[in-house]
Amino acid sequence: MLKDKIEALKAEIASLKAQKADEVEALRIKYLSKKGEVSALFEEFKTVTPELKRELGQKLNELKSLAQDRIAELKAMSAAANAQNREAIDVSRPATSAPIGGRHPISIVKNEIVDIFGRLGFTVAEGPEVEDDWHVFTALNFPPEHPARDMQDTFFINTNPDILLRTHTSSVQVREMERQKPPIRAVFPGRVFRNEAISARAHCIFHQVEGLYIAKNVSFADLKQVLLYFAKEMFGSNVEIRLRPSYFPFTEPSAEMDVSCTLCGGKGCAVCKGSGWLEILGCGMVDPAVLENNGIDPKEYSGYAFGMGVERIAMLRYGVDDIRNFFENDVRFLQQFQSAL
Ligand code: 2NM
Repeated sequence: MLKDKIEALKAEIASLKAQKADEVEALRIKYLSKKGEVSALFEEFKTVTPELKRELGQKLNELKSLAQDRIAELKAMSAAANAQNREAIDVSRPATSAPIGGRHPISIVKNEIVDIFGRLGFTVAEGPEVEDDWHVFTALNFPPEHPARDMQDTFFINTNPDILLRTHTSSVQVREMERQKPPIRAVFPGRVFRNEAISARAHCIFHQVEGLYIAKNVSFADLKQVLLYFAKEMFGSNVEIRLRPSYFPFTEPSAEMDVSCTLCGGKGCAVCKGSGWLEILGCGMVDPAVLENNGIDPKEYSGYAFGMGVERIAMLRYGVDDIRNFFENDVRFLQQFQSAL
């Protein structure tokens, strides 16, 4: 019966709940729109007998205003809740900063090495990682049977013996000698590749900074003086250096440079294995054959060169005992090198 339907809808509308504005609007459409449930009862009212019209008409009008009141009430409650939420946002609060990346420790140390030589007038040059035999070996006086040219030591591209991943950044020095006439004074940072077993001390990819100075009357004393300055800037003014005779295909004479142990100061400890010294770089006077290979007259010019592994310097600087840490990209390791932003 219509009367029962009116009572049921009244109860239903009295207990309506909604929180968001769009939920309230959905209820308004469900009950109060032209095709809504209240309008449907008004349609049915047209069919009731005249004796009932008065009573049911009154009830229907009550139902309609109840529905309108309830929807208005829900709308007001939803608006109030919304305003309260907005007040909970403190617009004066500083924004949380988005996390930004930091420098890798190898980049930090590489930049520092380049900076130190920059203060001495060295410029910076970079070159390709994929190279040819001439720039990596032949121009640098490596004999045809030198072990570095072996598959065992060098990565070749598609087993082509002429195209390979550079094993040192000296290849960029060859390109620099092709590009400009002496005087040349530059450092050459970059990634190098060697077919080596990975261990705590060695990796098949690592970074080098090499240096080259070619001019008139360059002497070994000039080299030693520049390397002493570098060592003191890098490891502290108390550091001492020592040069030991060595051999490289591209330099004659050649030497390896040690610094007094950065940990024990030269007394002898586990890091320097009791010797008091740590090897940090190789160097020498550029072999006249290398100058000639690159169109520089060795009677007119002489030069020195040096090369160091950035990972090795970084390990000594930061007391890192396993080179693999630099390649694993564990954020907990890397974050230790970020100074406060
Ligand atoms: C080293 C050690 C000694 C070096 C020599 C040259 C060039 F191009 F002048 F021949 N470039 N780099 C050199 C010399 C590199 O690295 C351990």
